[in-house]
Amino acid sequence: MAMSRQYNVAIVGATGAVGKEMIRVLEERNFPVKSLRLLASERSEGDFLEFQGEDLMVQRLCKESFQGIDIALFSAGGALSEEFCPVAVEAGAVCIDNSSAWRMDAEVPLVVPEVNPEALAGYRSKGIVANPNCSTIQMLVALKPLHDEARIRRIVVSTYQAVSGSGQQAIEELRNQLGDLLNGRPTRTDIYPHQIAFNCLPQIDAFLDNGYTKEEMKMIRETQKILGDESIRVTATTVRVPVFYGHSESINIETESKISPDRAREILSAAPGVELVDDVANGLYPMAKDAAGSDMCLVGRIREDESLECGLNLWVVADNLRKGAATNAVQIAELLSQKYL
Ligand code: 25A
Ligand code: L14
Repeated sequence: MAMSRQYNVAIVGATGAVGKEMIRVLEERNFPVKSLRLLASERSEGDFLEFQGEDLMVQRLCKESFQGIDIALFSAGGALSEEFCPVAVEAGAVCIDNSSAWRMDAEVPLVVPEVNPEALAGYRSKGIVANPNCSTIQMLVALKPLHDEARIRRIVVSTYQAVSGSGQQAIEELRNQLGDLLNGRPTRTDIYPHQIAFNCLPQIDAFLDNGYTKEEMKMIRETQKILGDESIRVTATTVRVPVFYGHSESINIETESKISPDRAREILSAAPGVELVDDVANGLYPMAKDAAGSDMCLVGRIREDESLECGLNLWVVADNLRKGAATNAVQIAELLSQKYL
């Protein structure tokens, strides 16, 4: 009997919010790991993180970190990915990158396994696969089956994004602000442009010349690349809310042919990666607290947009650290191992 292949895997940013989730997801999904190398900055060098019951020591990222590595998962920010993905590829690894560094590179596939698995073949050109933005991933898992049925022409999306999207330090900032303010103490703001506790910020990442934020423009450009259609019109407003885990999205679509809410529910109840939670008579709809810890995109509040000939409204919620980042990356690794490596 042939032994199935096992892989030497590295995680860059292993001590971060996404990196820690990657360790858990590799474990839970039984990815065929031969060895796991945990890489981070000198701040975490020598710390231990558990994988499959073993304590693994965190190493400091350097040029030599990728010797013998088959698959490198990156989640330590764009600047590091830009510098170190080529180093890892040179050492023989395939990179799956969570940052925005490579997403819009024409030679780098941008992949959501439920949506455009065929694009993965393009990884050979640079040895890099990009993981889309968390808000884009969950939106497209929900919309692709509807697009296949009725062809989406325009998307209007508003997001309600958790602080974990901006990393471990942002999680601590919300926790500290809540504690301070509930105890009547003054608080401080370091990570976000304004207080996030008991507040909503219509700003995620920096503003651009057109008045949109980078996060909003990522949702637009990434959607067009993943669906392979630059003619799809997308507009987005991305908002940070004082939630720890789970991004929520209000999505309006205009389609070419009409699609009833019942037909949309029928399609989505069979769609990969989607869990239909849509029973308003019983008060059921997707909520961040229920998505947290899950790998599914929860979809509900499906109803006709009565202001359009062919339009629908939906509410989509997913765990941004899991399907929005770590789970999607590990699913890409699974596809690579099954089809290409
Ligand atoms: O640059 P970007 O693209 O804007 O990304 C900003 C941040 O977003 C998170 C991630 O934060 C990133 O730093 N992120 C990236 N992709 C994401 C995605 N798809 C994402 N979040 C959601 N979805 P993070 O803090 O959770 O993770 C950072 C990880 O990167 C490692 N790292 C940083 N610099 C590094 C490095 N690794 C190697 N070399 C470097 N030069 C980082 O490791 C972590 O794993 P660490 O050892 O530095 O982190 C240990 C703890 O230290 C805290 N920390 C982080 N930065 C600072 C810090 N403490 C003090 N000062 C700092 N400047 C972290 O909170 C972590 O707990
Ligand atoms: O581009 O702060 O993947 O919530 C994802 C998390 C951008 C920032 C990305 C956040 C990042 C975003």
